[in-house]
Amino acid sequence: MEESPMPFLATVLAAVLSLSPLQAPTLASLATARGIDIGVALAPARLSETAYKTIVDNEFNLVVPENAMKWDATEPTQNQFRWTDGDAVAAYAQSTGKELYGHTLVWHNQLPSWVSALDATALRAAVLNHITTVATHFKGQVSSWDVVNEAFSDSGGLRRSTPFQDKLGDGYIAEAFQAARAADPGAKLCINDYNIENIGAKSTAVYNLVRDFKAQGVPIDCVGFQAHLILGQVPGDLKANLQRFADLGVDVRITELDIRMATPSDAAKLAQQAADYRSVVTACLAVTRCQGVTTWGVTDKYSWIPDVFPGEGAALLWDENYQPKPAYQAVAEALGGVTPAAPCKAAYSVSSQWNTGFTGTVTLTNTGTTAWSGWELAFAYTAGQTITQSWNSVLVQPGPQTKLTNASWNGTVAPGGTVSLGFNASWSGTNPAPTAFTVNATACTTV
Ligand code: 9MR
Repeated sequence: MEESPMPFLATVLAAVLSLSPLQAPTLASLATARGIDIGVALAPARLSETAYKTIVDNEFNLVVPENAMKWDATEPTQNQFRWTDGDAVAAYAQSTGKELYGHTLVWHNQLPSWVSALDATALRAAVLNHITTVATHFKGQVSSWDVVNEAFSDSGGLRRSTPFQDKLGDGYIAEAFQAARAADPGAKLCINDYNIENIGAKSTAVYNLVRDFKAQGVPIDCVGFQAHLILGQVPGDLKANLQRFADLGVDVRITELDIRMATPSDAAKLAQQAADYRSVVTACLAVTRCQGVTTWGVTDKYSWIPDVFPGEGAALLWDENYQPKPAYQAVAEALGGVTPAAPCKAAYSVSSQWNTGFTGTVTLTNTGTTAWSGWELAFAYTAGQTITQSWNSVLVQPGPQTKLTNASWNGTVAPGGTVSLGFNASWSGTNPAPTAFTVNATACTTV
């Protein structure tokens, strides 16, 4: 007897129905489809935080340890190697099928003081021993290594003064690359630096080094452009710069992307940031040898920037509450993702206000082509306002990052349809309207 097609059709239907119409592809799936890596600097201790882990699990196909493979983590005392954190990152990459990028074998920061105290002969031996031991330990797991990090000074295209440069001389970089190649012939070997995204004295110094290494047969496979950028300052010649390195016969990669702004953020800055992220990803995609883009962290909650640049931050793709920012959407679009099928329009108004409280309304319009089946509205209050009571919605989170979801009866909104929700809230001092709204993490136009 012929088997009825129904069970199969039912399975397909169930699978299709389980996809929310608002569900967008992940950055990882988009990047993989384009043949590039989308990476993230990982702090393994943060994986215990569900939101953090979920994002890394789903959105990235490459991880690099933010700190766990640096010299102070791997060899804090001479010849006593410590693998706990590095192994944790490697195990996570292995168990989730992500590429593991190694960072970094030779760097003057996060360098234990015993290293800088050595004389030239002992330092040379210690550097070679460190490279050999660390690269051997992670052999077969790490696809590429930042062998030498930040070797060039910020002006004039000179070498940076470091214990390595000062005691071992110019040749230390070639020696480091040779030792890394000997220890792990399967790993690609990269030089990595910041402020080399544009064509200028610093990037040209790195360019000349790569050119000379290629001519002399010193092993080098790739150049990492960190791209710790400032809002609105993506170099116009980024693509041309990546291309001139690629033309030397090396791979290139954006290795530590973040785009910082004066905090707090606002809708205009976030829109600029989105445009900036888009240009960086687009530049990489336009250069065949660009292997991918790595962002230096997941969330604005944990970023090195506010510590080093007080008053600046908000540089990553997810905000402090793990909400995707407009830059996230821009990266997805640059990677070729379609705009989710449910853009929206949000109108916010205050109908009455008294000394401590006010009543407001948000009207959402589904300007997309697919019905919403459930919605979550998010917006930010910047002056301490807090919703105390809502109707026609469920108040999920009051306060600076307000979140409201549909009530049981108004979750479905047809294309062109609207839904209004009302609330009472407290305020003091000033009561500015929120400027940016998202529905199901997609930015709305504001009216
Ligand atoms: O993000 C890293 C931070 O947690 C460390 O405290 C800091 C120490 O120098 O290093 C940060 O990462 C740096 C990276 O390793 C190399 N390029 C610059 C990054 C930001 O400082």
